[in-house]
Amino acid sequence: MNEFPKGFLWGASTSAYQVEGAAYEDGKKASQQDIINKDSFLQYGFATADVASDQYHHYKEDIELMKEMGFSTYRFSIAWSRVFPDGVGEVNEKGIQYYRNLIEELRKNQIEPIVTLYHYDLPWALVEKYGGWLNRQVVADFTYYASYMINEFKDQVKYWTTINEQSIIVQYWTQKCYIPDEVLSDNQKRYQINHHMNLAQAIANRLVHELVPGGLAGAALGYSPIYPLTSDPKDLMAMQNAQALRNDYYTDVYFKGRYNTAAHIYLEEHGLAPVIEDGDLELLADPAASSDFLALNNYASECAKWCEHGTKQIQWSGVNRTGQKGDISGFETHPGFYEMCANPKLDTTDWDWAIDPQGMEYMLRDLYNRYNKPLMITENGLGSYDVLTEDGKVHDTYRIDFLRENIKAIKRAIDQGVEVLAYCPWSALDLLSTSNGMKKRYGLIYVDRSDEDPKNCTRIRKDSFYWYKKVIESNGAKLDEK
Ligand code: BGP
Repeated sequence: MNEFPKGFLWGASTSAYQVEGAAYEDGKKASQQDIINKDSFLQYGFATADVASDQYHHYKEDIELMKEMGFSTYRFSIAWSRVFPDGVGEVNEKGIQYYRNLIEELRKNQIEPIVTLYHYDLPWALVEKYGGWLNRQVVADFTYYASYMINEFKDQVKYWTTINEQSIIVQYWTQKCYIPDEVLSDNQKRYQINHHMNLAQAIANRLVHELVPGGLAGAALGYSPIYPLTSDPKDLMAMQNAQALRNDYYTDVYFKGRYNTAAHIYLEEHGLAPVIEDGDLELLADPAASSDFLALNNYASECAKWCEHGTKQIQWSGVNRTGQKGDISGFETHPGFYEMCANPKLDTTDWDWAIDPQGMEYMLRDLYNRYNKPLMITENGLGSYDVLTEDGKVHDTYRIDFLRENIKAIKRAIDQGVEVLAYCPWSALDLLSTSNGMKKRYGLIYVDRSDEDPKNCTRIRKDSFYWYKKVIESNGAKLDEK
């Protein structure tokens, strides 16, 4: 009775630079993440992406473990700089062969690949050549890369996610893109990058529709539902404004083929709107370039309150680098529009992310009501300090609790008629966090390494591994068995 719909895809997620390692092996050249992470190693002592979880050398073992858990899908990304080390030009035969092997191994094990074309790791060569995503040339180069990949795997890959987390790239651009010092104060460029990504994802959608028989495409968006702090109507307006700028600004492009009006007006008034060239809006509005589904990366919910005119403007929310609750470095404040704040009703992780499984149901129902398109969860998880016991176990009951409540919330949304295709928590195995190194872990499989020492990256099944196996075996019916 409590089972998920037949054919529901169960799996988990990773991304290339966070899991693969082999950053300079077999012809791969640097991506911007190899450079950014070298810097966070020097600044904060977080691991580099050089070895990460070494999936490049462990992929068969990893897929065996996925099989053991009963995965019917695996969501991962392709490192553009492994396939085209210089971004464009000649393909790196060994690089493309790695993905052929990976996809073949998945298929052999009846695991459906969900492939992300771009997950933060632009080839460094394109940053050096013209500034990467800051320059419109990147759209043409992305098209070159995407059409090669889609064509190569058109018979093996049905689900394509185009670009990972545009909204998060706008918010935290220096962690997700290499931004030179002289550009740092020019916030319009964040939205210019986003506009280039909108064009790129539209073209990728179109390519999937042209090239892949039965292929489906959509972006993977970092999405947090937003609540008003109180029932004061002003807080409700603040919530609506925050929703427009932080969420609808992206989803309207994917499904309505145009920018959200309220958000766009706000950006124009503040000199932040992107430069749009002739033909751009037509491309976004082309039905063939529209998304078939939305892939959601949901970790938390957010909270907004009214912000009086005259308050000091803070454009962007901060980040918690220490892993000690309360160390978040600030909240975004837009006078006369909204201000983000902590939700007093919710507990947080050690990195100040609100823990809110109920928000998962709210998000799914809200998005389905508004766009009526299938949804899939491509990320959802709890970042925590895991402890490897002396007898080689990881008792991550907190993670099991988090995932269980989220799965229940998804089921409630499905029972209300929402079409959900897949659940892929973050992450299949421990990997390099985008902002907090190796200490903040998410995996179902423990990877034995630290920030300082990659050791052998030995794989160890966590308690959540055995629990998730039972969940999958019962197609979501048995959530309480350990
Ligand atoms: C999403 C990213 C992932 C991932 C995750 C957790 O934003 O798509 O790449 O890392 O968040 O974030 P973090 O690693 O910063 O804890």
